[in-house]
Amino acid sequence: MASPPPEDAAHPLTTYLQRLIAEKHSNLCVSADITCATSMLSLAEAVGPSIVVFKTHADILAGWDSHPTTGTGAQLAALARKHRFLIFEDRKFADIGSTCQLQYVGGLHQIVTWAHIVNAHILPGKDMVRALGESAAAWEALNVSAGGIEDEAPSCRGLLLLAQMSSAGNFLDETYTSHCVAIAREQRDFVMGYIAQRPLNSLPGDAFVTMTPGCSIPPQESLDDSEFVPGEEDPLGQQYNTPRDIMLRGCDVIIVGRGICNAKDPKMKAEQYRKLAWDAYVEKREKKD
Ligand code: UP6
Repeated sequence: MASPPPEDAAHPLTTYLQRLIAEKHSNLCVSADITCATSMLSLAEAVGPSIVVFKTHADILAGWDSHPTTGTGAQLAALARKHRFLIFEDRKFADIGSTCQLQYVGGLHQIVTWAHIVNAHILPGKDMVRALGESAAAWEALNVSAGGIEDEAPSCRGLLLLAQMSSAGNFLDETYTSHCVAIAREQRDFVMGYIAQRPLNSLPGDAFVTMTPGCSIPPQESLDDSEFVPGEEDPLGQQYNTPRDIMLRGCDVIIVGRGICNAKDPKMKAEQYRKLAWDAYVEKREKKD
């Protein structure tokens, strides 16, 4: 196995993501919260130029084709190369290490073969993070020749820890979040960052990325009536903030699901979110300088 990266080195996928953010002027992750595999691929094609990350829930998709070279995962990977975005399967692993390995590598979806990024709850303990990392390393060892072309993502896999959630009344309190941070620092060769509502980097060596769900455009700026209102909840407890608020907090990526998927024109809507987030990101950066 490769030697661990130096203490303050960002994960290679984080470095690549920061490059995509700068080059595409985008901090947008579209979450494909739709239930048909073909529609998911059409969505990725439509929003590809506007995004840096495309998030999937493979287990909600009907019609998943698991063929290794022509199936749904392979087609999505081809779109990721074409439009230059990372694929994030929002699997939220939460079982014992051995079972998580099987869920990551096997079954219908064989997630490790097409998703650059996955995420996990830390409830089962840090050995489960290590277990996923070992599966990723085994896959990487077989696929070392896949990367290396300048415009392609590094041929490694990364993990986001769910450190904070956007849903009302969730149980991820400050202590829980601090355990996530400790595990991330311990396993930084695989953990690239967090799903969180604010950045959690506090030590000089921290270079973890923050991706933030629960994002919606204020009604006065929205061209659609399908969106949820920032500051209010959806009927099932999801809570929303604006792209601007999230970016000004210092998060790296906004995650938007229904706000884009349910829009009349998802491509146009993605552009609207991209621009709002990017403008706020630039504003935040200028304030820092
Ligand atoms: N997500 C959250 N909150 C979290 C973690 N993950 O909303 O704390 C995911 C959901 C969904 C997306 O599983 O796929 O982000 C948000 O969708 P929405 O924009 O339609 O609310």
